[in-house]
Amino acid sequence: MPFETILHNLQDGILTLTLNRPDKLNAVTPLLLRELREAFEQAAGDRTVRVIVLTGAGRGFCAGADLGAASELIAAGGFSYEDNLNTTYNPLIMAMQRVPQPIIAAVNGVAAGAGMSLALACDLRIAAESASFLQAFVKIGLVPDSGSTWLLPRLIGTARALELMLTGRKVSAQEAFALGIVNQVVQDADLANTVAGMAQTFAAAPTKTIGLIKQAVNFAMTSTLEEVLHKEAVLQGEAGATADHAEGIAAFLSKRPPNFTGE
Ligand code: T3D
Repeated sequence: MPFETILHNLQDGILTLTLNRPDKLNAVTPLLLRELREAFEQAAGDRTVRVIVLTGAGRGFCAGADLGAASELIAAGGFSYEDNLNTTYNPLIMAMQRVPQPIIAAVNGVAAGAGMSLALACDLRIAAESASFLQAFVKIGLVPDSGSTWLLPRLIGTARALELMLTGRKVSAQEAFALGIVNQVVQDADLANTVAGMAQTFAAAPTKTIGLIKQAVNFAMTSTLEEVLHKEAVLQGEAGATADHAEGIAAFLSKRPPNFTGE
């Protein structure tokens, strides 16, 4: 699969997508956004993919919109931020939201602007000690986008999210952990192994059920308790019909580890 701006590696059920513009701290261009969206959409329909890892090449995770490319588009005339977001960033965030497999962000360095939004759109975040997070938008006179205004307050509460958005200040990995933005912080040298360990666990997990859990939680974000109870019942019906559920029960009763196939 020939991508120009991302690396795509599928091995043993683990799909690793690496943003690959290290000279620009993996700042995103329209092409990168398109390629990443395509990779997530393909993964969503690929039963051999059991888990997705998103990371960055070099010392950055993602520095958000490529401001050089953006200023060229603006200078050329006819550029509209609204149209650009609606046709490039937003479909990517929705593709990430829809993907049934778990997405782990391996945050290897700075995640700024839409780069932080990308990390937030993943299901779990493991950060290297030297990683940092900033809602950089305000520093260039823009509002947070790519889902940050939806995702960040839900993770850390409105007051704390607003403080980060209004100041654009840089948050260290340790502070991000204390705030609840990241699930774990590890030494830089341990990031790859820690993420690989978690990815291997997911690659051997009941993948369909994980997709249903993600659906349930996303649905619950905007629903009433009564609606959620109904949704849980429907999804449990689906989970209960999977081969992995039968395997889980059989393994428990025969006191052996389960062999989940993702079916
Ligand atoms: O439609 C739309 O496009 C709207 C969508 C907007 C979404 C957004 O993401 S808006 C926010 C855009 N991002 C930013 O404003 C962040 C800009 N970058 C920075 O503030 C800093 O670079 C960092 C805090 C991220 C990292 O600082 P530092 O000191 O570690 O690195 P650096 O020296 O600033 O950057 C290293 C190189 O990457 C440098 O290039 P050079 O001088 O070595 O050739 C720098 O210019 C380049 N770089 C970093 N960020 C960007 C970038 N180049 C283009 N665009 C960037 N966003």
